[in-house]
Amino acid sequence: MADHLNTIRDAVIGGKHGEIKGLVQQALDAGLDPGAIINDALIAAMDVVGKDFGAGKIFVPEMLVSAVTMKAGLDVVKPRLAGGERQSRGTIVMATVKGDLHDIGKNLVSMMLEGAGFKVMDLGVDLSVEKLIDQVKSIQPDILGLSALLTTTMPEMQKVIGELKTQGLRGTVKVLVGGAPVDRAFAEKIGADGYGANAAEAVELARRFAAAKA
Ligand code: B12
Repeated sequence: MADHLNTIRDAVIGGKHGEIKGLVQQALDAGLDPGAIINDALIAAMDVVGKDFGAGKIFVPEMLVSAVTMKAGLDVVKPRLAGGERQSRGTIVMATVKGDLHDIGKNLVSMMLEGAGFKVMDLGVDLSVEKLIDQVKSIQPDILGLSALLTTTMPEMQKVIGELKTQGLRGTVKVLVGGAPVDRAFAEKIGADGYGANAAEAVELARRFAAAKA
């Protein structure tokens, strides 16, 4: 049993995306608990990947391949999960702000957050303030993650936070911001709850928010 889990974990860390589905299927066929496969192999692997990235031992391409591998494994296990078996750490809505079509970093952050056990609803790119507020109202996420890669679209983040305030929603959701031109000083200036320089920091912050809420 531990062998299957270790093999899956190593495959995710090593980015073996061509093998992962077969390995996960073998583990399921051998009777392993789907929850254990997710928590003790897939998520455990992404914890290692996140730490290695944070420590500068691996870089974006390696992390992307591991995240894609993790996602492929997750897709095999998901249908086998009875409702609620995988305890979510919280719901996160992710989006790239209006006028901005860059989504590679956001997708990476989304995958890492999913790998860390959060329910992630990725709304895509070019999301207007109005659409985002509508989605916050209907999904009621714990965290709203906003990405911007252009200096010209960064101000959209401030508009979203302003509108959350205007509509009395600011206290209901933590706002996490990121993207290459964004930094901690900007995040503080616009009143965001957190800034993550990369996917590993995003996971770290989301975990901290979830722990504070629990
Ligand atoms: C790929 C790319 C594109 C692709 C995007 C494809 C896609 N599907 O995303 C295409 C070709 C479409 C593109 C278009 C444009 N681009 Co472009 N693009 C890039 C490039 C080369 C890489 C971006 C990237 O994917 N990085 C890799 C990812 C993994 O890193 P990341 O996005 O920073 O994300 C990490 C962190 O920032 C963080 N993060 C990201 N989001 C979030 C969110 C949260 C909540 C958190 C916590 C963390 C977080 O975690 C991620 C993982 O570590 C950058 C240059 C660069 N080196 O950044 C230029 C760049 C961003 N682009 C630029 C420009 C100017 C444009 C265009 C205007 C070009 C043009 N004249 O048409 C258009 C704009 C289109 C639009 N409206 O958005 C400029 C921006 C300059 C500026 N100061 O604003 C850059 C910096 C290039 C440059 N040096 O001039 N681009």
